Amino acid sequence: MNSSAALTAFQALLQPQQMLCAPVDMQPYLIDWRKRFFGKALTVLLPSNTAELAQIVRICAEFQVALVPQGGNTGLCGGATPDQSGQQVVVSLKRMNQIRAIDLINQTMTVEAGCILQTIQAAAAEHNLLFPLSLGAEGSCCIGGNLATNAGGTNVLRYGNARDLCLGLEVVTARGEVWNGLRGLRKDNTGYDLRDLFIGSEGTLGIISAAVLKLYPMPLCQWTSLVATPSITATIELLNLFKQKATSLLTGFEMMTAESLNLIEKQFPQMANPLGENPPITVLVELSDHESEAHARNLIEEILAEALDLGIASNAIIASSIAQANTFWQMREHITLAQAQEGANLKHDITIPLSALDEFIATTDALLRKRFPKVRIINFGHLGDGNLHYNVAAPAGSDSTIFNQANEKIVHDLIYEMVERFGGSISAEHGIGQLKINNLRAHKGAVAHDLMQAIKTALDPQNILNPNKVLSIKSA
Ligand code: FAD
Ligand code: 2HG
Ligand code: ZN
Repeated sequence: MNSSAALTAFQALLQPQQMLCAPVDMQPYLIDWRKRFFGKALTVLLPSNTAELAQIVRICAEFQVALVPQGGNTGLCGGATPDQSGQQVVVSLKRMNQIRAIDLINQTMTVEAGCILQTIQAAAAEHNLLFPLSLGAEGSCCIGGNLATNAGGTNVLRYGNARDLCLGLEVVTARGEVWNGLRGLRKDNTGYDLRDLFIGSEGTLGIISAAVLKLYPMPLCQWTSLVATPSITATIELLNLFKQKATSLLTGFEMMTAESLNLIEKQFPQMANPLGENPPITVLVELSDHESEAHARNLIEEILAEALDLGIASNAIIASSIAQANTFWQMREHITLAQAQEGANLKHDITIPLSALDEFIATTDALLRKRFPKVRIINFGHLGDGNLHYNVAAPAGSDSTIFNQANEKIVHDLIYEMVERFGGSISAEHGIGQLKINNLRAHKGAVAHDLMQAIKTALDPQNILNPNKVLSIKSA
């Protein structure tokens, strides 16, 4: 490694404002959103186009300097935070934020990696088109980060995750070459799927510099409802009722336990549950319709009436305006923030087959409560996808830092053991990063893990792309 030669080469390539070296300037890039991971860096670089980015990677390859790609820095697994060595370079894609093209006939948009997700949604909406990826961090996360983590969010039920919404990529490889795969094709069976390899690889195989995204017709209207249910079993029955009756009109089905919403009430009293006292489960259901307001309204009313009759719902309200629907979503999307304000928690972003979800929660809750009486289980998530955010927090009144330090491994191991037993995944949508790196081999099995290591070594033989994220590979 020759860091001073690399610094000299970066200086020659970039404008001073594209190269941050002062600790105060670098600081925001060196800590993750949860304040769980802290790093140091040689420098933070902000390329403004693909050619500059490729040149940066070539310099890193020549001088064997590791680099950490970063988008909006909203990731929840520490994937965008450099290590403690002070020898890694953070490459922020923030300045590469151009929308290169919108193809109205093909219904695609070509964007640079640093485009903010909300900007992309708004650009599509200007043409009465929808880019469906939607998540709480959409005001600051970047599409490159979304694709690198294969982000999920609240529309997966209908439109799929980031992978399903991407048709093509431009990627800078570990050698600093540019792979131009920016084709807007819905069918393309030409050998191995490189696009899908880079998506979800968390910056360890290549740096995404641009993407072709899929757009959809904008729905004519949306109806949003909050529904009280007595149990997880009832909630799953409600989901199946909506799937059966509303079919593709069902675009959101989010679950929030009473404990999650008690936290909202405490941290954001203005966002308290309009259903009144928090029921065991509150579900946010959204239907999107292309036919008419009345069609969707009648349908949601009909389904809710049947759910109340069947006893799988005990109460429900339908938002009477877009503003009220937004307050329902705000309540849902503020749970992460409410938890952060309450103190550090132990996150588990898991999926379980819907058929096993009820038993998983009952068994895991009981085991946790036996081991840690009064522990707080903040369980919410994208139930339509079987995706729970099964977050664990120290008992009320106790010090969360001390609790987490002493018990983090015990809690993770207990929950992940149950995830395995019930056929689930230890990462539904947030990725592996550094947070789950030590759990991956046991979860995937030796064969899959060895194949992943072989792919990493083939694509990045010097191990300069985001080392020690996802996989631990000994640097050459
Ligand atoms: P970063 O945090 O900057 O980076 C994430 C990873 O991608 C890192 O490993 C980084 O090295 C890599 N990376 C970034 N850019 C590139 C690139 N151009 N090329 C290659 N690698 C790159 N996630 C969900 O899936 N669903 C949710 O519902 C959701 N809700 C959230 C709500 C809140 C309040 C917060 C704070 C986070 C939420 N997240 C959610 C997590 C996070 O927003 C997503 O993981 C998002 O996709 C990260 O995008 P980013 O631009 O912030 O990436
Ligand atoms: C969400 O669905 C995000 O709100 C964050 O994925 C989940 O805070 C979490 O654990
Ligand atoms: Zn989520």
